[in-house]
Amino acid sequence: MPSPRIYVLNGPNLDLLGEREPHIYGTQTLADLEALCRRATASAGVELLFRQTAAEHQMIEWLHEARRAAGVVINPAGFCYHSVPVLDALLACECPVIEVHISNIHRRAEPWRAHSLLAPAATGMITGLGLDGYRLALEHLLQRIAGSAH
Ligand code: CA2
Repeated sequence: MPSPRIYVLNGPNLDLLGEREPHIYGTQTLADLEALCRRATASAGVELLFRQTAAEHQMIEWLHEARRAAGVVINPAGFCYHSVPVLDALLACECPVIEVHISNIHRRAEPWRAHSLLAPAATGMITGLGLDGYRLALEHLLQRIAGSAH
C-alpha cells in the first residue's frame, strides 16, 4: 500500500519568510518551515509534499493533485483575499483541509486581512501561532489518518 500523502502548500511571497517583516512573520525561512514540517511527519509513515508558489494556476493544479490525498495544509497567503478559482479547487478536495496563517489575521493592522474567502472550504483554520500552526495542523492530520486506519 502506498503511504498516505499530505500536501503542505504555500502561496505568494512566503518564499520571503525570514527576510522581511520579522516582527510579523518571524525570522525563520521557508527552508526552516519545510524542515519543521518534515520533522513533524518523519516517523508517521506518510509522504509529505511541501511546495510554494506565487502562480494561481500552479496552486490549482496542486490542489487537483491533492484531491484524494490524506490531507492538505494550506497557507494561501494573498490568494485567500481574491481567488475564486483557488476556492473552487479547495471545494473539490475530498480530504481534510487545514488553512494556516502565520500571523493572526484578526489582529492585523489592515481589517481586510481578517476575511478569508477560502475559509468556508477549510475543515479548520489555525491563525496567529506562527510556524507552530503548521506543526499543529500536521499533528491533527496524522491523528485523523491513524484514526481512519482501524
Ligand atoms: O499570516 C499569514 O500567514 C498570511 O497568510 C501571510 C500573507 C498575508 O497576505 C496574510 O494576510 C496572512 C502574506 C505573505 C507575505 O509573506 C511575507 C513573508 C515574509 C516577508 C514578507 C512577506
